[in-house]
Amino acid sequence: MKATAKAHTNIALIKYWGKRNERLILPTNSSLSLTLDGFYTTTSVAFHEEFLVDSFMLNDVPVTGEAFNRVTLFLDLLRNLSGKANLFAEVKSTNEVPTAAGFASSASGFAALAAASSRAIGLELSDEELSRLTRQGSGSACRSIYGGFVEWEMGTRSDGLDSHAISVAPASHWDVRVAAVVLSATEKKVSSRAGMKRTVETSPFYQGWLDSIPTDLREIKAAINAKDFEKTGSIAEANCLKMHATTLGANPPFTYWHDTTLRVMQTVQEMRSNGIPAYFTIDAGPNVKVLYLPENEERVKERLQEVPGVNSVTLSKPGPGVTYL
Ligand code: 2P0
Repeated sequence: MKATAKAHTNIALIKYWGKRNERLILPTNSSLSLTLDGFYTTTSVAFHEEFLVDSFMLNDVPVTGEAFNRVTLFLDLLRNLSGKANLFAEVKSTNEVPTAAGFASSASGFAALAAASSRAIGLELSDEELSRLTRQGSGSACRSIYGGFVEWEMGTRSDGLDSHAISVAPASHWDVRVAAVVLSATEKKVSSRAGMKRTVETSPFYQGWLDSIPTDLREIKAAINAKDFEKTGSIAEANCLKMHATTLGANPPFTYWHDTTLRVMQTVQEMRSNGIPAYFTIDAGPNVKVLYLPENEERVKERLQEVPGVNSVTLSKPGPGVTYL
């Protein structure tokens, strides 16, 4: 009863920001992402009758505390689904550069864990079923089941059966690149989980955010389909700014941005004035991701590396969905 799976992280172009059900992880809005080939997690799961507890090693180091609890709670879902309540698991994960590149590892981490553990315990799940299950580990992870451009349909049901990702276009559809710009000062004061909760509960701008999502989604899907880079990039950049604006309206107010975050944003806008099409997006932290086309790779990388306060720039192409090793 053993399986190994590999899953890649994803970057949201239309952000997931808020839950309507925290236990089932049901979102208040649909979102859309690009899976990236550069950053991934490989996870092996073995269930054995002789194991008395779950264990979790990440990059050869035993994990305890909150991170371990989230893995165990997720394994409980599988034990319930498969009717094998007494089986415990040995989980071994390797993260490929996500910390250095400033990506949260929860998306690739839970996607790889869901794929490996469901197979190890003997469940045969379709991609849609796997995405629905993965969602209950971490919301953004449900998008990493698929490669390329992916939409997480929020669904309307209270049991979450219609809340899962679907493929919009495979990685081969369009070679859009992403530069992950990591800043020297990256401490994160508000987790994404806590940040979205506070925003949903207290920000008067939150309803405006929700109202704008259906148009953003419709327009970005048309732009991706037409491979219209300026349209795709400008919708993604504006959507990111709207998400971050909701945090300024929260009580107490907060922002994920640092001074260098703003400097990188301005640099990207300057690149555009100088004829290099590039657009930024930012998640629940100070680092910046920059979208660009392959022909501008050298210029984009050079310009971003020059910004004072930038620690590293890592480049990535569109990547595949979950695979089994
Ligand atoms: C996203 N983020 O769409 C958005 C944009 C951060 C900003 O998904 O509570 O780690 O595990 O469902 O998925 C980060 O939130 O949160 C996130 P949980 P998750 O990528």
